Amino acid sequence: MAVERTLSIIKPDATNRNLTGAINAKFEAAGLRIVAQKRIWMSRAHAKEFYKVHAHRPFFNDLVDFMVSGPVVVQVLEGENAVAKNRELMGATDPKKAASGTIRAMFAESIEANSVHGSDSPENAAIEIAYFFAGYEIVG
Ligand code: IDP
Ligand code: MG
Repeated sequence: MAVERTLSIIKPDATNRNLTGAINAKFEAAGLRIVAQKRIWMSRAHAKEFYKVHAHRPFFNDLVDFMVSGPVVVQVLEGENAVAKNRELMGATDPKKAASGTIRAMFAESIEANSVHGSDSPENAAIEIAYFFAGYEIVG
């Protein structure tokens, strides 16, 4: 297994409920290190570009509305197998299907307002990290 980096976003439903610390405690307890982090309020254009792979899906407009409804915390997690480990800690997209103890099972409100984003492959992680962070902002 290799040391990897992955993009994590704490979504507006979670920042709104003051859950950023509780969520990040789970990442850190699992051995992932937060090597970059910022709290931002995404513009609609920024959110649409980030989620453009889903542009054809019926939920796309609602998803963009949700992602710009409040601040988010974007961050880079680093560790062994970080992409898959983060996805495992997050749980399934739909919190009703997420394994117990996962972030989405514990905190998500719905399939849309599901508290966290995580890159789904090392290739997409590199693209997503570069979308939010310059190299000098990532401090391992
Ligand atoms: P993921 O976040 O688990 O990778 P994706 O399929 O990539 O899930 O979907 C991106 C985001 O779009 C989800 O995290 C969720 O916020 C939203 N989403 C996915 N499927 C649905 C749906 O069926 N209805 C409403 N929102 C959805
Ligand atoms: Mg996804």
